[in-house]
Amino acid sequence: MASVEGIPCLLMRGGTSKGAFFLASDLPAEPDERDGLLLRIMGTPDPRQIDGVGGAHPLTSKVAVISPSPDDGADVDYLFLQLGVDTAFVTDRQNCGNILAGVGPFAVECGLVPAGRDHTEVRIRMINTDSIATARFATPGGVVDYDGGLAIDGVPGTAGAIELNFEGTAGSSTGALFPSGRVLDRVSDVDVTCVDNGMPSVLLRAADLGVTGHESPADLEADAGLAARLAGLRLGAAGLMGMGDVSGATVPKLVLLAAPREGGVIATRSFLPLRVHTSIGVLGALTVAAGVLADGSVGHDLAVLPSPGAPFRIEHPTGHFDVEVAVEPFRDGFTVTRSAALRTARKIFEGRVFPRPRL
Ligand code: NQM
Repeated sequence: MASVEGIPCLLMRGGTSKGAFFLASDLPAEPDERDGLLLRIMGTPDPRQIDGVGGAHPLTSKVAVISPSPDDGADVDYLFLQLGVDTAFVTDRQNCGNILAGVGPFAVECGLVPAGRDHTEVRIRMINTDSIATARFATPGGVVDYDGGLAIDGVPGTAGAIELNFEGTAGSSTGALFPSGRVLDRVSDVDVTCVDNGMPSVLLRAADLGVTGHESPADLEADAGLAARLAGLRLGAAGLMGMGDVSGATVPKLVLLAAPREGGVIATRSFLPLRVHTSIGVLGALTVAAGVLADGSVGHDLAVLPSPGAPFRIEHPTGHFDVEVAVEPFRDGFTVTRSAALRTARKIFEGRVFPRPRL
């Protein structure tokens, strides 16, 4: 654990994100000590993260901490930690389905899960949201094969498919799929849908905020007036979601919705919550899909809903993301019976990481 010896670490791309993967046993058990170390590894706080392995964006300032699971229903436990870039924070209040794509392969690489002869299935308990995901990926001859023919928008080239099937995502952070108890609310005279199918999110009509919802992330980030309005709406919606003070938190996310332009179901621009996602999160996409399916929600009237059995194609700034979401009537609303998506991942670097000294 001493910094002079470095700490065993795998740098992996998971979906459209990138993060440092660790075995829990290689990190301090005490959370404050662990988080301080991770900030120094990532190079936070610094907008360029020049003295660490972070990539100067929230999507590349992520950490996965993996351990064998004490839960009979899971092989491994996955704790996701989001680190700030220019601000020194580490939060476990959100999950991350993109980084999740690397967890199964990591578990095999580290010998936590034996590889199957052709494919391996890893059951992952996602600590942040106390829910389960099963990852299935190719392991020909007992070795993870990261190569393959699947292209995902936001990542150049192709790679091997990693199937992700989720259980118990509905309400996993807030206790209910529609945490306010309603499909539609109004905050500061703007319609919002508060929804949580694994990622607590606030859906908004882009047009209600004076934008089209098809702008580039850079253009949206440059709009200071929009940022100020969104910040107020987020705090108001979080109150309705029972999330308490979220001023320093990365959830709930905000998602601007617009009618699709590229043959998808709905166009999205999601806020992290300050920087704008260059694509969309996995649980974020599953949450948008569940929200938009509900009659009366923000987005339901903008969406071109898929025919039964067809994927739910979510448009985002760098293309689209097909997810599978099935819902079923439940009490006086509905619940989610299937949430699944395909991602890819890649081991980029394996070795020891050397945290910069304390400032
Ligand atoms: O929603 C970014 C990402 C994510 C989250 C974020 C994610 C998910 O794309 O499951 O993957 O919303 O902070 O890495």
